[in-house]
Amino acid sequence: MIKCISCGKEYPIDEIIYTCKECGAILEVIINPDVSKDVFDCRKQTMWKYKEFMPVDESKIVSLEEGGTPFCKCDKLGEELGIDLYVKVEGSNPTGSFKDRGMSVGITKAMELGVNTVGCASTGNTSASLAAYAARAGVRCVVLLPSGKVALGKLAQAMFHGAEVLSVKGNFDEALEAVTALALEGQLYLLNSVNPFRLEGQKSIGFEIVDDLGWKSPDRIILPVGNAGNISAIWKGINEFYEAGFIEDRPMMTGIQAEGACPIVNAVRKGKMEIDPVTQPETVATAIRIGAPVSSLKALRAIYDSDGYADTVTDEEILSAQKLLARKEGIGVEPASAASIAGLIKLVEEGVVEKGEQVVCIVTGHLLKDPNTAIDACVEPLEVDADINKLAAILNNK
Ligand code: AN7
Repeated sequence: MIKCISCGKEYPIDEIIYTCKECGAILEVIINPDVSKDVFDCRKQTMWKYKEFMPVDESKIVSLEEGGTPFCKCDKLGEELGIDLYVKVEGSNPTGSFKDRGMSVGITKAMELGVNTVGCASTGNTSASLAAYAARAGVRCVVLLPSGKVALGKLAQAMFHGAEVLSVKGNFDEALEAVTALALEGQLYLLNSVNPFRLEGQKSIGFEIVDDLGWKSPDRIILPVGNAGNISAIWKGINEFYEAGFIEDRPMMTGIQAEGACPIVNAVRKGKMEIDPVTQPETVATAIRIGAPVSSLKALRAIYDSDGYADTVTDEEILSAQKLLARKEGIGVEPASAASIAGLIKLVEEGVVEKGEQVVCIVTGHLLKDPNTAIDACVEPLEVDADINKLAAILNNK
């Protein structure tokens, strides 16, 4: 069943619908599988390990074996901050971001519905992922990208997997409005995170975290927030496992936004349930350069209901955290992902995150998604002759 998150109106699971016909709010999928967690034992480490919780026909699954991503204990950084730190490395997914989890379920649903064209607007990763899964499923794929603002690795992926890529004069929010209008005309099946089936895949991040911790909830999960789908999805996953009796506690959901694109943080600071859109969002973390998050109500509920938190970080803090994680722990992530680490550092300094807390930071996309930002942060390599004496002299000078 699909259900409105505001007025509760219910819709059949196979209806193509993105917002409630009664009240206009967004929707969620309701699923209550009656299984023991023992069924997960000995299954392959992909998100389909939890297939009973995925509301699609098992025989139609379109997968690149997404999920089952590394859950790295980061003792060096953790000790420095006085916490127990784990980093969930979503850049290890097939196309290099967490979006693959959502697209696997979203494209499977598209196959069930028999649609022939799928589409999305994107700051980059959603389009890269959709293009790959659409290729695997053999359906036409149209993506709308804000012109000149998409990191090159993501643009290359969308084009290379054969999507029809349209560069929209405007920002992400405007592109999303345009593609939503196309979807409502029936021109394509929309696979932005307003489509509740996307979040059904992404909730598996929450499943994996508590499974990896031996069926325990961490104290806190920190992640970057853009269109706000992921924080909503993870909270949904956590609650499903909590309701099923698999875990006894739930984490404080902590969302981090860039200072130049922070409508959710602004709402939390005022204790409100509605956001005021940011009309000209700006940040080096182009993935989260979003001013009017579609899932803001779900995200705000996640933050309030979990006794969580939301805060901003500056571009400088993002880039410095990106480098720190790469050099101290060997984990290379794109700028948006580093917002979670930058946020953690800020919240430890402010005493919001307490000493000894067990914290999971989700790093959402791979370093090489945004190669230009990575290269710009480094000095040019020294040019040398392939001469052992000269090379040795250089090494010993350092
Ligand atoms: C690396 O690709 O919105 O809060 O169009 O790529 O669920 O939107 C990307 C979002 C965080 C924010 N980290 O997640 C898109 C897009 C990375 C991202 C986010 C995105 P949401």
